[in-house]
Amino acid sequence: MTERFEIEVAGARLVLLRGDITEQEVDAIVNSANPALTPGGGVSGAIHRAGGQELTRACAAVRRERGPLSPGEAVLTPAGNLRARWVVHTVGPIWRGGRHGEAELLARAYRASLELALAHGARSVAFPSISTGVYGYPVEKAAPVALGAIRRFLEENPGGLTEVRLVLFSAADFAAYRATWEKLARG
Ligand code: AR6
Repeated sequence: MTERFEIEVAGARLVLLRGDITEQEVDAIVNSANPALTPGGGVSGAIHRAGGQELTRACAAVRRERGPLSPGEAVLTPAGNLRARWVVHTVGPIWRGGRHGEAELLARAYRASLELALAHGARSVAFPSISTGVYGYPVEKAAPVALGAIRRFLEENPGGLTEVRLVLFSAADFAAYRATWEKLARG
């Protein structure tokens, strides 16, 4: 089975693919950051390693200027050595059982990232699966929130972005997002 899946939403491409977000050639990649915007581990550590000092310094400057980010917020920096032009840093919710507004905060993180990228003139944006690693959000619960938020944004902003990619790191995550999309598309 090919690990790439593409559908059209309101004239834009929504692409699910298995891969590494640091290698994406898009205008903006999204980082699942911590509130302090320090490199951390997981996808954030990988993005900072690939982006280099320039990226990490830009994050430190944002942190000094505006203080820590809250879950659901996003900021944008240049991308340093990455192929992308910008990195949008957003903070997802930590999973605490599902009754602490996690879904709303997760949807807000996707939406805020898309709004910020579009406002800076980006046409293509790539996301990792926000919150489903260290932050513990179950992937089968995160996938409908992520895909629903992206779909809604594309429907509400026609003629804006041309492509949104969700870059899944593991085969299991790719399968979960793909199955969720089939369900959303049917319902
Ligand atoms: N490309 C795409 N996805 C990746 C990559 C990569 N190179 N590396 C990991 N993933 P996580 P969170 C996937 O833990 O749960 C950080 O320390 C990974 O398999 O990176 O949002 C921050 O500083 C998983 O599916 O982020 C925060 O403190 C997904 O990315 C905290 O972790 C997210 O996993 C954020 O936690």
